[in-house]
Amino acid sequence: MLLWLTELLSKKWHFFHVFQYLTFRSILSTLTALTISLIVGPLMIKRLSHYQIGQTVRDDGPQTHLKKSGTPTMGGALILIAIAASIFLWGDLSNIYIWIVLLVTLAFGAVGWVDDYRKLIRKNTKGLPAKWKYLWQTVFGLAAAIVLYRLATTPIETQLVVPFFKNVVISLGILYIPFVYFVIVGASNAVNLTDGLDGLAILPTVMVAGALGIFAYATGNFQFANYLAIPYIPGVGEVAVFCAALVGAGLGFLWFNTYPAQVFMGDVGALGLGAALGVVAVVVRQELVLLIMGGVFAMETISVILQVASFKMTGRRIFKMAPLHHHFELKGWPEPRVIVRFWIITFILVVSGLATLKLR
Ligand code: 57M
Repeated sequence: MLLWLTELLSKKWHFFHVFQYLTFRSILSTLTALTISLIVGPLMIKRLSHYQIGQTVRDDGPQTHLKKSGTPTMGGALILIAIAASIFLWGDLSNIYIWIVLLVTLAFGAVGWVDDYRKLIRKNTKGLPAKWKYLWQTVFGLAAAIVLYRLATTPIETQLVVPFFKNVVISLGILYIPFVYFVIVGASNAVNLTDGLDGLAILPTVMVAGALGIFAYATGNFQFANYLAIPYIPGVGEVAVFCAALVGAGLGFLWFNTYPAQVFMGDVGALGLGAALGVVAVVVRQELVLLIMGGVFAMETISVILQVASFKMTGRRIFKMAPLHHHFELKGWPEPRVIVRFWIITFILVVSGLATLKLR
C-alpha cells in the first residue's frame, strides 16, 4: 500500500523514488516484520499464558520435554501476521506471485491453526484428524499447482531446473501439477516434523528463506538471470519482499523461541512456513536447490520414513526415536547442542545452495 503512496509522492519529490527499488523495500519489509514480532511477541505470550493456551506434551517422548508442558503455543500466528502486514505495507499488491505465496502460506497456516485450536480446546495431542489435515493440505497444494500451471507463459516456468549444470532442464509437462503439489505439501510437513526442539525449525527456515529471496531477486532481473544462467521470470523478483518479511518475522519469533523457549510456533507456524518455503522454491524454479538447502528438514523426514518402514518390516528401530533430533537427545546430547549443530549444518547447506548460482 505504501508503494502506491510513495509512487504518487515520487512524482512531486524525487526522494520517494527510492521506494520503487526492490532491495530497499525488502530491507524495510524485514525491519517491519522484525519490529512487529518483537513488539507484539511479549503481549501475545502474556495473552496465551492468560488464556492457558499451552502445549500438552506427550509422555512417550524424551523425558526432558515434560518440563515444557504448558509453554504457550500458536506463536506462529504472530509470524504469519507480521509477514502479511509487511507485505501489505511494502509489497507490490498488483503482483500475482506475491499473492500466490502469501495465500498458500496463510492457507496452510489455517490448517495448522485448526489443528492447534482443537488440541488446546480438547487438551490432548491429537488435534485435527490426520485424514482431514491431509485433505485440506491436498486441496490447497493442488489449487496452488493448478494456478501456477495456468499462469505459465514460457516453457521454463514448468521445467525442473537441475542445479550445477548449465542449461540442463527436465520438461515436466502436465506432471508439473503433482510435482508442485508434492513440493509444497512435502515442505510443509517436513518443517512440521522438524519443529520439535527450541528454535530448531525457525532459524533454518529463516536461512533458507533468505537464500530463496536472493534467487527470487535474480530470477526477476533480466541481467542477473542471464549472467547466472538461471531462468528469467518477469515479476518473480517481488517474492524477495515476501522472503525478506519471513526473515524478519522469523528472527523476531526466534527471540522468544530460543532455548529455553517462552513460546512454540504450533502447527499454524510450522505448516504455514513449510508451505511458504515450498511455494517460493516453485515460483523461483529452484525445487532441487530447496532440497539441498533444506537438507535438515529432508533428513528429519527421511529418518521418520526409515524408522516406520524398518519397524513395520523387521520389528526393529533404526534410530532410538524419530524424527532424528529425538535420536540425538536420547543419546544424551543436551538440547542446545542438537539445535546449534543442526543450525550449522543448515548454514553449510544454504551456502552450498547459493553456490549453485555461480557453479554451473
Ligand atoms: C509435530 N510436535 C512436537 C509445538 C510445535 C509420524 C511421527 C514421526 C509424527 C511426529 C509428529 O507428531 N510430528 C509433528 C511434532 C511438539 O511440538 C508442538 O508441535 C508444533 C509443531 N507441529 O510448534 O507446538 C513437541 O516438540 C517440542 N518442541 C520444543 N520446542 C519447540 O520450539 O521443545 C516443539 C517446538 C512439544 C515440545 O516438546 O510438545 C512433538 O515432538 O510432538 N511424532 C513424533 O515426533 C513422535 N515420534 C514418534 O512417535 N516416533 C516413532 C515413529 C512413529 C517414527 C519412533 O521413533 O518409533 C515423538 N514426539 C513426541 N513424543 N513428542 C515421540 C513421542
